[in-house]
Amino acid sequence: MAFINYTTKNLAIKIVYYGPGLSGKTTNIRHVYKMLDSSSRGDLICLETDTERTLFFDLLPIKAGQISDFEIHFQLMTVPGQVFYEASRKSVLKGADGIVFVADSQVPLLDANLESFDGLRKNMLQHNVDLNSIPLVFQYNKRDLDNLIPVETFNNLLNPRKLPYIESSAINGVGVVETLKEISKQTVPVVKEKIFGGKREEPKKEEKKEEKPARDEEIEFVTRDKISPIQFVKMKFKSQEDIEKEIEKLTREFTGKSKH
Ligand SMILES: Nc1nc2c(ncn2[C@@H]2O[C@H](COP(=O)(O)OP(=O)(O)OP(=O)(O)O)[C@@H](O)[C@H]2O)c(=O)[nH]1
Ligand SMILES: [Mg+2]
Repeated sequence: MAFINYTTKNLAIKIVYYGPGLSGKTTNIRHVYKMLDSSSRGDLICLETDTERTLFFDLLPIKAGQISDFEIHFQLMTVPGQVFYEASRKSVLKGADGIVFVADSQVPLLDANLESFDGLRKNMLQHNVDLNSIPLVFQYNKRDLDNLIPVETFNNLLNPRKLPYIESSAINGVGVVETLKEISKQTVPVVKEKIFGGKREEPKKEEKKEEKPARDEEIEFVTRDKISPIQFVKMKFKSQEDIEKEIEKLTREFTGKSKH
């Protein structure tokens, strides 16, 4: 469920990149980080690790326009794909507003994709969420390689509901921003409906401010011409329980900052 701060008028929408190990989830959010101007994103937060593999999560907070007079932030998070990190995946999925399923298009990895998708469904059910009820976009990644699973096969096996899908090569930045835009497009109206209903509540009398012209759903990502180098914030966690607390704290910190 999106995190809302009525005082600073900030709304954080959580988008989780899910998929099997090495499918390219972290590569996606690193590319988004590089593409965005520092004024429209926070730091890229990764767990301290000796390898490139994600152990708990990566997190990138970004700003993305307005709903009514609320600033929207997306928290892009990746899960660790390796099979033995089920508990971390479940923690990261908690409260997700939208999901990008990053599939690895290489033929030998078909089963890994299907198993991962099955795990996603089960993990969501453990949070009492039916996967069919929340925004979901498929990204068929690594299309730059040979020996690929045909898109039709992916759609038949993973995507019988004919949800949006994007063919990508995240390593080359192909399809990454399109994926983010697509999941935003799916997620924002759902969050808006959940939080504000059909019509947003009037603010309490003492909070009432001068009427501003309504700027509705201006979802935009400020991209930059020059690609910026990645600066990571690395963190260490003592235990599994620390993860959820840390995610909540980071959300509050980012959405708690007042507008400039
Ligand atoms: N050829 C090719 N390689 C890719 C692509 N996307 C990612 N990779 C590579 O695949 C490897 C794994 O990428 P990551 O982004 O770390 O994968 P991940 O899904 O975060 O993996 P886990 O954290 O273990 O779940 C890296 O060596 C990437 O450079 C792609 O589109 N094409
Ligand atoms: Mg990763």
